[in-house]
Amino acid sequence: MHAPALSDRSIEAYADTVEAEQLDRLRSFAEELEDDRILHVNSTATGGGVAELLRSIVPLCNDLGVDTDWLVLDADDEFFAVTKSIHNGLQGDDAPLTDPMKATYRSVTERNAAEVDDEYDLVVLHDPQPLGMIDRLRERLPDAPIVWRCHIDLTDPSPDHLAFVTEYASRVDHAIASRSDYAGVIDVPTRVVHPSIDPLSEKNRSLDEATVSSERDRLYPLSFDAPLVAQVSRFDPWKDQFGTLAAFRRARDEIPGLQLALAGAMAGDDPEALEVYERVAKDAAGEPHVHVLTDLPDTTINALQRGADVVVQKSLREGFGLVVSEALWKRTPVVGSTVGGIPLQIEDGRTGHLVDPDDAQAAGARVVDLLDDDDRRRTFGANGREHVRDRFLLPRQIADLFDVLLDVLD
Ligand code: UPG
Repeated sequence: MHAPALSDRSIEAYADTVEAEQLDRLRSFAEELEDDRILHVNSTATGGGVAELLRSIVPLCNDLGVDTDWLVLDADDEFFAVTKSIHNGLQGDDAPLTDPMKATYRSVTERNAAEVDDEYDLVVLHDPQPLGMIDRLRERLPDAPIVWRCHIDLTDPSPDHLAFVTEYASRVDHAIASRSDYAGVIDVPTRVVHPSIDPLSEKNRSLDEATVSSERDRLYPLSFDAPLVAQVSRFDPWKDQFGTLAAFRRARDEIPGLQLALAGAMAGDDPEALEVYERVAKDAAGEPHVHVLTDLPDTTINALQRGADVVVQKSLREGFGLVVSEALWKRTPVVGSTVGGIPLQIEDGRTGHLVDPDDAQAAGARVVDLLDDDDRRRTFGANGREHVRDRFLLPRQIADLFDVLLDVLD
C-alpha cells in the first residue's frame, strides 16, 4: 500500500463559495469525529473520478480535525485486468471472471490488507478493487466498522460479477452509493451520498485572463474563437466517445467550422484505456476538426471546460459523472445521456439537455440547438453554476459522508 502526496486544503477558503449553513453542518459533524482515525483505500492515486474525489476529501477532513489517511493498493497489470473486468461486469457487460482471475483478486487484496496498520477506527473501501481485503482487515482491526463506497452504476449488473462482489460486499457494515436506485442491489444497509466537485481545485478554480491565454496556446490548433464541443473522460467503452463523435458529425453538418475536443486520461488502474484511445484516434483520423488529447494537466482541462460552448457526456453507464458538474460549474451547458447520475446534474431544458444513450443523432441535434442560441447557452450556464453550488460542491459531500460515518460508528 502507498500513500499519495496531497496538497493542503483549508475549510476557511470555502466560505466565499458555499453557504454558511453547509459549512456549519460540516464543522459540527467533524467535531463529533475528532477522536476517530479513518482510512480510505482505493486502487489508483491518479486519473479517474475516485482519485479526483479523494485528493480533495482527505486533506479537507484533516483540516477539519478528522484524522484521515488515504492508501492506494499496490498491484500489477494482471490484478487491474481482473478488477476492470469486475467493474465492467457490474455495469452490465458480459466480461470474463474465471477462477484464476478470482484467485489473483484474492491474493493481491489479502497481501495489501496485511500491510494496514491496526490503529484505525473505521475503514472506507472504494469500489470493488479493495473489497477483498475485508477478512484480513477484520482480523487486524476487529473493532473497526468497514464501509464500502461504490462509485459504479449498478443499474443492470451481470449476475456472475454481482454474485462475486456480493460475497464480500454483503459483509461490510454499511455501503454508500451515488444514487438511490443503486441501493438495495446488494443486501447491506446502504445510504446515498452524491459525489461532488472541489471548486478550489486546480481543475475547477476560476482562471485569470493570462492563464486562459497560455492554455489557449497550449491547445493550439484547437481554438476558442470557433464553436467548440468537448468531452472530458477516461478512454473507456462506457464513456462512449464514439457516440460523441457521431453526435459531433451530425452537428457539424449544420455548423461549419465546429470543432470537437475529446480529452482523455489514462488512469493507473485502467488497462483498457490505451486500446480505446487508439480506436478513437483511428476513427477520427482525417478529421482535422477533431482533437483527441491525452493526459492534459488540470489547468488545461479547466480552460477547455470553460472554453467549450457545449460539453457532451453521452455515457452508456455512469455512477455519477463528475465531469458534468465540472462543466456546469464553469457555466458550460451539457448534453448528456439519461443514465446513472447524469440526470441528477442536468435539468433538461434548464442546465442542458438529456438524450437517450443510444441516440447520437438526438445528441447532435441538441448540440446544434444550443450552438444556435447564445442566450439559451448563457441562461443554461448560469443555471448550471447555481445547481452545482446548491448540490454538488465538496463541503456538502463531506458533511453527508461524516453523517454516514457517525451513524456507523454509533
Ligand atoms: N479527467 C481528467 N483528464 C482527462 C479525463 C478525465 O482530469 O483527460 C478527470 C475529470 O476531469 C474528472 C475525472 O477525471 O475529474 C473523471 O471523473 P468521472 O467523470 O466522475 O468519471 P470516472 O473516472 O468514471 O469516475 C467514477 C465513476 C463516475 C463517478 C466517479 C466518482 O465512473 O461515474 O462520478 O467515479 O464517484
